[in-house]
Order: sequence, then C-alpha cells, then structure tokens
Amino acid sequence: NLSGYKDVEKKTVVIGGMFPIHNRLASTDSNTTNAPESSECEGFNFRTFRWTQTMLFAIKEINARTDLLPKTDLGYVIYDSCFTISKAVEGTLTFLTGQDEAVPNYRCGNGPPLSALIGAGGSDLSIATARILGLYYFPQMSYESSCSVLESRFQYPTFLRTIPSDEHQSVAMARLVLHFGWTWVGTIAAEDDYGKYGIKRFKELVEEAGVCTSFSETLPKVSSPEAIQRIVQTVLGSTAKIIVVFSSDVDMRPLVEELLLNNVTNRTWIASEAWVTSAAISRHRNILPVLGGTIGFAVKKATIPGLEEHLLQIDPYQDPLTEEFWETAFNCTLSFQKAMQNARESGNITSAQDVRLDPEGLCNGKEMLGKLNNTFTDVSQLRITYNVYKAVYAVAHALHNLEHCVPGKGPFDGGSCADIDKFEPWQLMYYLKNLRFIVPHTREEIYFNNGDVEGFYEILNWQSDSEGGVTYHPIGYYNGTVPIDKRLTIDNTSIIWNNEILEVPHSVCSERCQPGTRMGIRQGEPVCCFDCIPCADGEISNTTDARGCIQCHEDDWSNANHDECVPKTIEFLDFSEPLGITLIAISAFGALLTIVVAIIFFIHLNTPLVKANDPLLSFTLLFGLVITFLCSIVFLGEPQMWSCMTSQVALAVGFALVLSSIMGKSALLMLRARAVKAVKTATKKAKAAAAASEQSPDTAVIAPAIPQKNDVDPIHPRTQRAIMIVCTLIQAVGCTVWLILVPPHPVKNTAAQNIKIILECDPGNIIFICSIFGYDILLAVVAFTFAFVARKLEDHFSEGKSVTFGMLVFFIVWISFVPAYLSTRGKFMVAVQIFAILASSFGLLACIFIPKVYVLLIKPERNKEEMMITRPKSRDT
Ligand code: TCR
Repeated sequence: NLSGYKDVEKKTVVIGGMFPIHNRLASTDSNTTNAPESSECEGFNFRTFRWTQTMLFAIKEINARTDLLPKTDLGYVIYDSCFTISKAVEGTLTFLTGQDEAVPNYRCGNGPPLSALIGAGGSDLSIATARILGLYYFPQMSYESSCSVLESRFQYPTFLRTIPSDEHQSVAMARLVLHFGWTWVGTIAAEDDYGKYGIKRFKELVEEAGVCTSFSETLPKVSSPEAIQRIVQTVLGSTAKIIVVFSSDVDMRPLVEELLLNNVTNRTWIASEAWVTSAAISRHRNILPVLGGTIGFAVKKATIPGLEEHLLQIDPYQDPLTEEFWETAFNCTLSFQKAMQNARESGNITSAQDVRLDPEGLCNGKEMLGKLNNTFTDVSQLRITYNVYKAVYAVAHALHNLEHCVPGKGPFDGGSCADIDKFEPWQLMYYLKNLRFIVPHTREEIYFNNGDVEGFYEILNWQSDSEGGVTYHPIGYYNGTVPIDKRLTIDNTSIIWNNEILEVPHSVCSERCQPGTRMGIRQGEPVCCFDCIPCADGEISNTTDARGCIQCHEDDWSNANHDECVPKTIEFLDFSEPLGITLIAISAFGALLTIVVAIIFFIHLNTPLVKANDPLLSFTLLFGLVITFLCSIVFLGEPQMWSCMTSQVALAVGFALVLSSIMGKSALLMLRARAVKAVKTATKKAKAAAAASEQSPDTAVIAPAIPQKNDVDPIHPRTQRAIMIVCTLIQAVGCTVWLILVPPHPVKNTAAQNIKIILECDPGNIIFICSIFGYDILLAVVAFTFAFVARKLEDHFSEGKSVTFGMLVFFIVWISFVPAYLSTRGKFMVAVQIFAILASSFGLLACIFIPKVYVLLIKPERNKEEMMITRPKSRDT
C-alpha cells in the first residue's frame, strides 16, 4: 500500500485508491497447519499502474493549485486489489479501520480524515467493496466498474462512477450488430459481473430484434487451458462470423493466445470497452490476421498535459510498487542483495565480487524509461486513465465545495456546514451527488445523474499501422443522450474488415429466403436457422424472409418464380385457332353437304325413291342436320349469354328434329315390316291351304287377300308428320321453359385448372339439361327400336337397314363421347363435344342419305317403282 501526505501546516484530507495493479493472487498451497497469511500477488500490470500514477499525478496537480482546495492538501492511500475480490475487501477493511500500517483510522479521529475511495477496479470488486462502504455511507468513486447492477442506489447507496454504465454499452453493441444486419453471432463473456450482465443485456436486446446466438461461452477466471481450448473449438466449429466478447483484457488474454495458436482467422470480433484498447492484447505479434478488423467501444479519450512527464520521471525507489515496476519493466534487480541472492540461487555466481564484476541483472534506477516503449508510458489512449483523473477531480471538487460552505447557508441541519477537519462521509456524499464541475484541460463538464455519467462511446476499428502493429481507428460514436435512432453514427467506409473480400462480413445462420420461398423452421434450432421452402403452385411470397406464402386471388395464379400473382390465362376455343378453323370448316362442309343432299332430293322429288318414305320428313331431317352442323359453330368462340343459350338449345332442338323425323320414318318402316310379316304368314297359310285343297279338290278354299303396297300403307304420312312435329314441339317447349327459368350462361371456371380460367357455359340447371338431352336420347332409342324392328324389311332402298345403321353410328359416337368428354379439360371439352356432334350428324347423313344419293345420281335405273313385297312374288313368278 502506498501512502503519502504533506507535512505542512495545511489541513490534509486523505483519498483512498484501489487499483488492480497485479493480475492475480500468487498461488499458495492451502494447508491448515499454520496460520493463514494474506497472499502475495503476481502478474504486474503496467496499464493499471499507469492509472495509479495518474491518481498521484492528479493529486499533485490539485495540491499545486491555488483555486482548488487552497487551504487543504490531499493525501492518499492506495491499495492493490490484485484483480481479486478478497484482496479488495481486505483493502477496504484496512482502509476503514486503519488496522494495518500507518494508515489513519478515521474512526479513532487521529490523523487526517478519509474522504472517499477511488476504485476498486472491476465491477465484481466494486460490488464487494461498495457493500461494505455503503454500510458506513462512505463515498466510492469508480473509474472502471461499469456493470449495470451498480446503478442501484438502493443496494449501493454511496457508489458513483466516472465510467458509463454497461447498459449503454450493451445497447450500443446490439445497435451495431443490427446496423450491419448480422443475425448469427457468438458471444463470449468473462466469468464475472461485468461479462455476465453485459452479455446478458446484449443478448436480450439482439434476440428481441431477431438475432440468434450461435454459441455463448464463458471465459474462466482461473487459468484453465482446457476450457480455453474448448472455446476455440466452439469458435472454429461455428458458422457465426461475428463474435462479441465482453471481458476484461486480463481474462481475454489466454483466449487470444489460443486463437493465435490455432490461427483462427476470418472472424470479426466485437470488443467491449475493457479490451478494445488494451495493449496486452493488441501488442501481440501477428495479432492482425486474427483480431484485425475488430470493432469495439471505448470511453472518451483525453490528453492530460504533464502526465507523460510525470510517468517518465517516476522514482524507482519511491515505494515497493515503483520498485517492482522498475524491476519488471527492465527485467532486472534493483538491490544488490537481491541480485546476489538470485544469482546464488541460480548457481552461477558464488561471491559478491562476481556480481559487482558482472552487473548483469542488476539495475541502478537510472535506466531510461522513455526508451522502453512500455504500456506504462504510452499516453496515446488515455481512457480509463482519464476516468481516474476525473474521479480524483470529482472528489477534490466535492471537498472544495464542502470546505467553502458558508455557515448558516449550508445544506445540513439548520443551514449548518461540515468541517473539512472532521466531516462525516455522508456529508461529503451530499456534495458528490450534487457536483457539477469542469475537468481541466479537456473542459468536459461532469455531473452525476443518480451516480452515473452519460453513455458516450467512441467506436474503434483495429487497423494495421505502418509497422504492422495495431492502430485504433475511430469509425463513429455512440451517444446515449440523443433519441434512440440517432445514437449510433458509423462511417462504414472507414472500416477495414478482416476478411478476404474486405467487405462487411456476412454472418447469418441461413441465407435469407428469397421471394418465392418461405421460411420453414428447423426443429430444435434457433429461429435464425431455417430452410427456404418454395411456395406451392398458386401461392406466392413477394418479400424476402416471408413467414408464409400468400394464396393468389381466384382469377390469378403464381408465376414461375412464385413471387407474383399473374392473371390466369383465359381459355376458350377460339375461331381463329387451327382447331377452331378446322371445326368450322368441317361443320360448314357438313351443312353444305346436307343442303346439297336436300337439293338433290328436291330435284328428284317425284322419283319413287324419294317418295318411298314421306319426303317431307326427309327434308325436316336434313334441316335438323343443317341445324346441328351449324350449331356446332356457336360452341366456338368466347362464350356469351346468347351463344350459350343458342348452342345448347339449337343442338337439343336440332337433334329432336332429326330424331323425331327418323322416328316418323322408321315408324312407317316398322309397321310396313309387320305388315309384310303378316302378309308372309298369310301367304304361307294360303299356300298351305291351297296345297290342302289340291289334295282335296272338293273343298273350296278362299285364299286370303294378299296385301298390296299401295293400298296397305299402314300409316298415313300425316300421322308420321304429326309424330315428328309433336316430338319436336315437346323439345321446343322444354327448351323454352329452360331458357326462361334457368337460362344457360357463361361462367369463368377457375377451379378446373390451376393456371387457366376456362370460359364455359354453365347449363343453369343440371336437371334441365339432363332431361332435355335425355329426351333426345329417348327419341333416339325409340327411333332406333323402330328401325331395328324394320331392319329386315326388304325394299330395294334398304331404308330400314340404313336407318338402323345410322342410329348405331349415332349411339356409338355419343357413347364414346362420354369418356372422351370426361377425360378432357378446358377448351378441348368443347372440341370433343363439337366432334361428337359433327360425327353423329355425319354418321346419320352418311348412313341414311348417301346410299340414296348414290342411287339417285349414279344408279337412276334402280330408282323405279317397285313393290316392296313383290320380291317373294317375283321369285314365285
Ligand atoms: N468495466 C469492467 C472492467 C474494465 C477494465 C477496463 C479492465 C473496464 N474497462 C479496462 C481493464 C481495462 C470496464 C468492469 O468489470 O466493470
């Protein structure tokens, strides 16, 4: 412990200081056979020793000033917390009770009063000491304990600090990660309050924003090579390219060494304030390939004039610490005795004479510190150092205000003031809380808002300097006092990244899902790790990272990329397409052919062939066929109200006309056939009777009359026409009712096919259309039955046969139509329907009329009156 006060007649107030000058406790074997001793410390830390000296420098500066505490001198007592809680607690107790050495004990009242403790280093140490100091309401002013839990004035009533709370730093880090769009980060935290709380808050913030952590590791406090190796393996095994480290440089160092050993490159490290400007890390050889490009947050930097000189002029013999510093810095021994002892122990020197002759390992205190390029004298990054400086000034200003209190106008009971000679700690606490002062040189204004200062960080990027070392290049800042969206300012262009492409690293678990796909979660993995699942047909996603696909509107369909709904193609069988043209041609040809047949018939109206069966029915039949041929054209084209109505109705009525005409015709044929049959049996009987009478000539037998064609036509053409007209009329009436009640109308069929809208005719009512075409079928069946019965009727025009055959063709066509129709989709359904119409019409035309036309035109000799029933007769004659 260092202490020093001036022995002038001025009053003296003592400030306590606590610094982690050593990095750890020396390991002692714990056995309980002898009394335990306070352990030694090891691992001299030049950086923290600079902080210690800065406190002394500030005190010296203040004591030299006449405007600040002119009548009082500041003394100091400094403890080494050794980066360990136990040492910090021990130091605090010593400080308060004065049980150790010549430290004044404020409780006994002897010696100058204690004012405040500056320290105690890391947050975990400060938390421990603040609890003890809080008991006595003793002010503590910390320069580097940034943990957010120390914000609680309830738990730590007298804790103040000149470093911003880590709440700000965690927010700043989270903002940085979000700024660059990283969603897959690894975190490493020291195993202390600083690391744990800092990283916890960071994770909370980023996870809220949808960032995932690939791994979360903890740096051990006690050296553990296995743990460090495990962390390095985790880093290597992870796809996260961004690693956030919340740790002090001391704890981070073993990890850095292992990283160097494993040559872990191509990662970007996000540094917390505690290691971003640490020479202990950045001064490693070959550090740049591993940690180059690191981005970190640093507290405000300052230049403190005179500090460098103070550091360079340090007297090695001043106290044990300066001595140790000197010996560590120059790697030598200051005292002759020690040197000789060391030499003896190593066994190469035997006498004092030898040491004097061989001065190796011995130093004289006159060595040049300036030449050493030591962290201690490096004043380029005075950040925590500046915090120490501010802390000392804060205490000094508070004491100044306390000293200059005007009695009667003081803040305490009845306007009283505290006495600088013997004030109570809570009285000084009052002044510290309400302090507002300007720091010399930097002109920064300091005040404590509930014990904390404003959150302001500089953002640094590790870049290489001309000699291959590290420079901390400022790339922006974080200002916690402005509105949240303006807090982070980063100049992206001035960052040098540590990857091959020198571009913003890409750290995501899964690449973003492009439009056309959606995110599919992976069971048991963080939400940032997902698969991109293509949208199904008819569904799209038009944003990146879509959670789900959107169903397209009924009239729309997804495009090939599934990122846009496009209108479905509208489909109908158009006139202009080849199929349409072909169908039109065929039906026109059919209609023409029918008309030609009709004309031929008309020309030969008076010939026996035409007259054989009611010619009018032939013409209605042909007319019906023209209708069916032509109505197939109406099926083509974009369905309209009128075309839907006409096409179906014309077809139904056309067929009714055709079929009822055929029925009328075949009714005659059938009756003729029956008559012929009757005649035949009668003839047979007559012959038999004749034969019998020949055998017995006595018996006179009257042969029954043999029916003659002309006088026995069993049915009058009027009846035939009546059949035709009635049957057709029934259909016409049915169709009219249909058209009036539920007319067929065009519809858009979106359901049948995904990518198309099929324009088609909706029959309006399925029962109607079924009964109407059912009626046609009925007519067809009846006509066929009649014709079938008459098929063997032997006239030389074979009308029975041809009608039967025509009807068969008709049936075959329509029966095969059903499966063909049902198995086609879209516009081809219409085509199939037209084909069936055309085929059946052609079938009828061809079977019924072509043989007759053949006779009429080519074999006119056969076109003569001939008794139908004459054949058996002529055979007889
Ligand atoms: N607060 C840390 C310790 C720490 C530190 C540093 C240690 C900070 N900055 C610089 C060494 C060097 C910030 C804590 O524990 O609260």
